[in-house]
Amino acid sequence: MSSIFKSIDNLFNDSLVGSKVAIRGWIYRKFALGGKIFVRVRDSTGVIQCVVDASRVNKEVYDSLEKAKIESSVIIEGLLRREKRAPGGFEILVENAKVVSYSSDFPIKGGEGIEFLLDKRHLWIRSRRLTCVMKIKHTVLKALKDYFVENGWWEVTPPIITASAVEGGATLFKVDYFGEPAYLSQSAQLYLEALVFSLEKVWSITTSFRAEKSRTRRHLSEYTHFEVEAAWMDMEDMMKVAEEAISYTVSRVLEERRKELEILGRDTSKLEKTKPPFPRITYTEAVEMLRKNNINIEWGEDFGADEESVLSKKFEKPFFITHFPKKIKAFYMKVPDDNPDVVLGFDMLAPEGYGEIIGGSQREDDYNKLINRIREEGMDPKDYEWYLDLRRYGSVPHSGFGIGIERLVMWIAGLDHIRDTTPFPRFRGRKPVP
Ligand code: NSS
Repeated sequence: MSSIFKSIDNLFNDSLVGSKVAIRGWIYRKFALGGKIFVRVRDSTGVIQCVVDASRVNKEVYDSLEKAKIESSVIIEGLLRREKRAPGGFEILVENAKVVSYSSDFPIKGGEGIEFLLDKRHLWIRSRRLTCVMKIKHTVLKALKDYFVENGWWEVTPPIITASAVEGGATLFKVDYFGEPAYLSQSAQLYLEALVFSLEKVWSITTSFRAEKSRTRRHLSEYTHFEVEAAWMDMEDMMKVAEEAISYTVSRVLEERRKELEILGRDTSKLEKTKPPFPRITYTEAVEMLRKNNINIEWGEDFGADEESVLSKKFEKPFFITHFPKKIKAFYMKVPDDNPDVVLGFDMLAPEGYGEIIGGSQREDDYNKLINRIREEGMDPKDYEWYLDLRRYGSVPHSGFGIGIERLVMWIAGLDHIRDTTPFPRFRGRKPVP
């Protein structure tokens, strides 16, 4: 068959009715009715019904489609017509077809449990739901890149193999680096800080690794980290960048991925509210809000998923929590002159119970204060010699943040678990297979 193949979503078009079309894809559903075979075929763009009538195709074609099981790969040619009983209102009346490869019995039939589906993840990613989520993730990444490139930020490529912790030793993955210990990166931040001295405004997309001890709905051991860092910006400046970047990203998804959001059943009216400025509350105000909601929490305690979820349900759009207690935050965050107990750190939380999607801060730019903070945290300044150099040679005020892309996608797509935001999720309690 020599044909120009069309994407399935382009076929839902009245101007093509009556013309001959050809598609390539995989059998999605199949049933026989009144001497005809109804084969629904999917490609990366959609699903269309194809009707095989024994009186209109040769026996070989009919038999091959009768024999072909779900997920067989096929090429189909036929006449496009309107059919109100077909999903989407169009179908192809098959004239010719070729089974490119006959599929064995597909192991996923519906109704299986999550562990089985994770074992078969390499096949399960063909599902419509996961396909929609992957497309939304693509658009999220594209929008963020566009935002930063258009606003004059440079993309850079930090390493993954590192010598020391950024976000605390507890979640480090150790690797054997030619016989010496090394660690998989938790964050590109320290490298981005080094790069602002030449490029001033930088961003990177890297994979970050966290050996999270527990299995939760929002923690992966490997995730996509979109990080930004800029010289001459304080915490306020950085929060403005964060709220603009997130608002822009959500608006692009609403523009370009409506269909996918609808298939996922996402209430888009909630996303429409994502416009700057985002509300800002301090950690201290957040503690008061929690206490008013009968949550017993002492000033100085970190928020867990439960606390974040309660706070996050109080807001209709993303919001910031700032000025966290120093002792629950990383060593590199700047302590303001007027309050030695807090840091100039901020988290952005998504609404609807989703919680933290961004963590950022103004960095400690003073050499002596930074070395004291490193010691206070029980770390060895020798491990951070090169990082301390950045405060020795022309230090400047600077700030940055990291977006957890899977957390952001989880909220935008309205998913109840982070695992479906990534094709091959990694988390504790499962071997990294497939
Ligand atoms: O630990 S963070 O809060 N902050 C940093 O790593 C900074 N060093 C980033 C920076 O300023 N350049 O992580 C940032 C975000 C956090 O808000 C989450 O959205 C996400 O990274 N994150 C995770 N996503 C999925 N799984 C896990 N385990 C995870 N940990 C953090």
